[in-house]
Amino acid sequence: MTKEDFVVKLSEIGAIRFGSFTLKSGLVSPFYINLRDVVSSPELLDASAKLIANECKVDYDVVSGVPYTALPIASLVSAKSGKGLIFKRKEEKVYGLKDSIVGTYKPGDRCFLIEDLITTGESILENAEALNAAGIKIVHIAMIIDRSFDNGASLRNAGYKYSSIVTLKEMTDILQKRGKIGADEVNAIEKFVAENSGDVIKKEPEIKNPVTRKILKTIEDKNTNLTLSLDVTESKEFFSILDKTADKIAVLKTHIDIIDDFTPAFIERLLEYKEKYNFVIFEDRKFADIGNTVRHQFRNGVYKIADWADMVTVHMVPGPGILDGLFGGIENRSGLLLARMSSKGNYINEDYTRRVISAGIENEMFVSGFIGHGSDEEDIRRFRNKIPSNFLFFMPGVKIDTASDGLGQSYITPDVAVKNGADSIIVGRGIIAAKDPAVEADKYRETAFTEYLKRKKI
Ligand code: S5P
Repeated sequence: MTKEDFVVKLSEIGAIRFGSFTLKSGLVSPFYINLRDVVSSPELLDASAKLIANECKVDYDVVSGVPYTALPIASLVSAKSGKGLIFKRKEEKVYGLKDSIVGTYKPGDRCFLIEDLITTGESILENAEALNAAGIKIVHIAMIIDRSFDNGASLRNAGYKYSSIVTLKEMTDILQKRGKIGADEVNAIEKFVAENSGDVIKKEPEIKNPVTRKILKTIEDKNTNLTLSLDVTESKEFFSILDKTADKIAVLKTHIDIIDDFTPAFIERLLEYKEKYNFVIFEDRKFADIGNTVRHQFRNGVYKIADWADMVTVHMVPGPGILDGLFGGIENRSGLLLARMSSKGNYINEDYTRRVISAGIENEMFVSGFIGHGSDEEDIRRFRNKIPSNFLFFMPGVKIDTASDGLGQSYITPDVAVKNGADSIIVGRGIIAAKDPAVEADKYRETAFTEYLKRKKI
């Protein structure tokens, strides 16, 4: 079947329709595409598989399809090409990342990934990431119809090669030529695409969270995006290191509950340093309970964290209610959500990461950004791409010497962290365990801030 006949047949089975359709977003669209019914037409299914197989011009070891519609198409491509089929399950198991991929494959396998249609590219990217995370390399992505308003920019920016049997424009041209639609319909579609493409292409969002703004201003004012993780257990050592490093940091991260000789005077002194050296205080408390409990843990008890910490870390395991519990009713306090962790073998999977980021985006006034890490440069970039620019990405597990600590910590170097998207690096033992913390803090500051400036210029 030719491409042209294929498109005409799609319109004949109602997979492509013209008229007036209210989309999930509330927008009224002059066309509607749903390729679901292709799977019930042996003729169209076979044609889809043949046409889509032609899109991939490079060798591959395995073929994959995005459930549900593209999966039967990928099965046919698999049967025809003699390459095995794998796919990411739609309902992700909560344990073990590897289990999210069904089928057999080897790390390093080259994969041809198939989708039926893309609009924002979000679901295909999710699939590609899951495959990448399992060590599979995507060599080509192909889809039946590319109706993306950004011409596939989301896929290209993520570094994927992709093509489609037809684009929206080619599709309307074919249907007009075959007399299936008139000039009025074509004009309405072009107008709709032109008017709405801006919604898909990311605009620079304004930063509303006051703590986020304060952090960015501090970074600019002090020429440093370094967060010092001052994980020592005695106040004398704490302030001795702070004396040497306070002018080189934008954010000071504390674990207040490890200070052996804590008294309220510790906080008074800490606030004097903050006043003098202008840094943001980040208590790495990692709250993880129900809203009511975390509210007390944040505001009451011995430490009364809400009185002095601008920012705290939050695990989103209990669900979004934790954010109301922590930050509801108070001002100038904000959370950093743990979207990924640096410890080896942690149980966070990509589905969890995505949900944490969505919860953050929906609660900008309570959330300044996310804690994240990555296995390599590409992995860090993929993580950063999920975070809108009005949220910050803090990366712990950063050290110039990346040998592990024997307790499961994994390290990334400061330049790699910032170059690939971290706004701030969190450095603990790389500085505090050094012979001269001042010299070492300077090294980290210099490297991280140079990369930060380079990235901001792009
Ligand atoms: O995933 C994480 C999240 C955090 S906040 N991994 C981490 O290591 N951290 C914290 O960053 C950790 O609790 C510690 O305070 C700091 C890293 O310390 P370092 O000595 O390994 O640099």
